[in-house]
Amino acid sequence: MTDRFTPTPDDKFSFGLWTVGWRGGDPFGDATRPALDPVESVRRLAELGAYGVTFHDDDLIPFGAGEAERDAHVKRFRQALEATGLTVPMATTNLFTHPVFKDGAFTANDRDVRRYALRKTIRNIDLAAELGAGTYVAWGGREGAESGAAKDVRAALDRLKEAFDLLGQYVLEQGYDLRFAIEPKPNEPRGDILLPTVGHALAFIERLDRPELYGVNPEVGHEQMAGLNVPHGVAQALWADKLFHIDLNGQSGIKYDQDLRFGAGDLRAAFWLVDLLENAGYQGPRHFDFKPPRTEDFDGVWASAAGCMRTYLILKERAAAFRADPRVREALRAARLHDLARPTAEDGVAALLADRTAFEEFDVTAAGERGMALEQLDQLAVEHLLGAR
Ligand code: 3MF
Ligand code: MG
Ligand code: MG
Repeated sequence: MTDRFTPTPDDKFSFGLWTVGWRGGDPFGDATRPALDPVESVRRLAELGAYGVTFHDDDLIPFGAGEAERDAHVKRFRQALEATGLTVPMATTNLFTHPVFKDGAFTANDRDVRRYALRKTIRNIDLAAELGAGTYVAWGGREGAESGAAKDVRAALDRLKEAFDLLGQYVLEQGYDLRFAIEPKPNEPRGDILLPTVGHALAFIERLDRPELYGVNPEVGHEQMAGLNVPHGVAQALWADKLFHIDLNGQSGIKYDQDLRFGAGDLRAAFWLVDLLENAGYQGPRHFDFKPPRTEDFDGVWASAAGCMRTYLILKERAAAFRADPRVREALRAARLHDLARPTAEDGVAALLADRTAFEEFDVTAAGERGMALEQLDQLAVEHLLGAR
């Protein structure tokens, strides 16, 4: 079926090999699906209308593979990319699966583990650059602790800064056109993970030697696991010019990492997120980082991948209809959004102090009684989201 919600490469949808390739193993149950050949994933994703595929080093090249085996895997992958036209906009390192990373990678207490983690990352940065990736994502899934004395957080942040500064220096020295996107997550697999939210990551980036090389890769479910408002976090990243990449998926509230397909879970947050991305001029990939539930066979896997893109495009249409509706424009005016866009005291502090209407003559009672008309505005949004307008 082809209709206006059928994606094309212009929509810039991308998927991690580890998403559709997830075999369904969880802490309580074995895998329910066989391994998926990355070449097959590339082929199917291209058929579905994606433009990009992303990977951890170990998704493409089995951990511990020798040089010849490595080259063979890369060659097959590259051929599949050429045959389908799929690109590699982003790559990343697996610094969490092997037991060597059980206490972290860049912030492991053991220095030899930290040095190994840097080498593993640099090796895959070379491959990412070779395949034309513009973004290198760093998710520190094991950079954390389960107990208080286990990690000296200030020392660990020193080591994290050291790692990112060194990787940035490497990328510059090699002349790679690659920027880093740090992916925050509050917990899972560690009890607590360093840089737990977008805000923590943004503050950390400002302490790096070359902050311009680093941005964030917010993930919908990660912020929601911390009970946060994803569109607000993403808006702050955009405001700081730091939205280098984004992981779209679904999550139902504060619980284990569900990795549902995009739009599942908190559909209203998904609506506002698409509204934001489409209206704020975000140009990067719309990257899906989800796990097709272990109840599904491969038909279900491809249906869920297609569903991520379809839901995005439906929400994009719904958001555009909301913004174009004259009643919404009227409701936005009634809610005084235009007034928020005006500077508060562009006349300066002296003029503010001299302005009797700003304080001495300001009718605080009347201002306190004035309604904001936000309910009428939000009901219009719900009706657009539900297709009732
Ligand atoms: C975990 C994640 C990760 C990162 C990935 C990319 C396995 O919750 O979201 O996916 O996105 O490592 O860096
Ligand atoms: Mg995740
Ligand atoms: Mg992610």
